[in-house]
Amino acid sequence: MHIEHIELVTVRMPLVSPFTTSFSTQTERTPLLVRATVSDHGRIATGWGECVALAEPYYSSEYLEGARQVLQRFLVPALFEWQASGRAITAQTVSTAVSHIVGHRMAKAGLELAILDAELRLQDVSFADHLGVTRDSVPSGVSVGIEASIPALLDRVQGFVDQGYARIKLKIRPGWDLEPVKAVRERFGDIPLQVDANAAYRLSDTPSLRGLDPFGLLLIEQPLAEDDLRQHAILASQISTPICLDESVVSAQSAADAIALGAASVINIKPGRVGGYLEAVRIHDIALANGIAVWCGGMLETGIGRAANIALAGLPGFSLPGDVSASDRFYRTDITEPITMTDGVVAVPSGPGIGVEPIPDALAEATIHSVEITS
Ligand code: OSB
Ligand code: MG
Repeated sequence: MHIEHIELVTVRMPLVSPFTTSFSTQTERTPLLVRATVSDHGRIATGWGECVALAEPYYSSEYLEGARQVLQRFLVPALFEWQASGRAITAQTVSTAVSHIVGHRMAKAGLELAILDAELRLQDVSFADHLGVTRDSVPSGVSVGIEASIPALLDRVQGFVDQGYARIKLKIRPGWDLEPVKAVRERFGDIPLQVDANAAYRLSDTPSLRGLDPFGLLLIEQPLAEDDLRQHAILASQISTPICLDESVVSAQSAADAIALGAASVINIKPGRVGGYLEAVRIHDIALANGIAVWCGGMLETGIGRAANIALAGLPGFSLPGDVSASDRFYRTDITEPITMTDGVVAVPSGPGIGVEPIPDALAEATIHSVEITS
């Protein structure tokens, strides 16, 4: 497989409503898409990937413009150099070809997905089939932001419950934790419910986190800071709500460390955060072998990343509903055919590659920047 050129396309998509977490309020999303044009024995294919870095480095150190620059200046040139030296270009070789560039996992993941999509399209194989996924749908959970008031939150959750989502996740932070959880339990009873703190607490907050114990939550996601693996293990011994790690797990190695330390009994797998879908599969395999449940996280993806996440979430270790909601959870207009949710599930895409591609008019409408890189 030969890479002809790579294009980096930045799109701007307004959110249907503001999304507030412990680290920011987002009103729009500016995803960075990677388009790979490849050829093989005279056949041409286009693959798409999505870099999930947010506009600002608040969730992780990566951010949109840094990701675009590292792709343009270092990652894509490294891949072209690898190719020029006669080494094979496949999705499997991308991470090795860029391994001398430290960090920048979300940027690497976007590039790897574009190559993977192109490669699978040349083979006429779906990503799900490539992974060995046999499920044709997966349960769809939804992430609910911090709201201005409890009544506003209950209205929002009511809407998602009415739509049939299989699980609700509430964003929490100090001062917005026990009350919203209590109110949602009182109104909606025994629904599958979990919370996500995005690293907003310290170990000294253990007494207030213990206050969540009576509510029977599926898990609490990333209560402490990214580097606090040992502190998460201590917290796990002090509260009964299962601890799930998100930000802390950036690789298969950190997943193995977290499991060995007892820092997590559940792992949120986000392919972007861990450097790509292939590393995500390794984390899935390690977790499954260790009896650790995993679920697929989300980064407000467009249809591109969303479709790939749904295929991944079909693997057998994904035993909890993921943040794989419908496109209309975040966007009035997606750049692909919208992902839809029916009866609490989303369908695993079955077309070649990731199974979706941008609709030219929708893409053109949303594009705010693009740059083409050739060898
Ligand atoms: O922590 O899971 C998170 C969105 C952006 C950054 C971090 C997170 C999130 C979400 C939304 O919770 C998940 C989704 O895309 O549905
Ligand atoms: Mg999270």
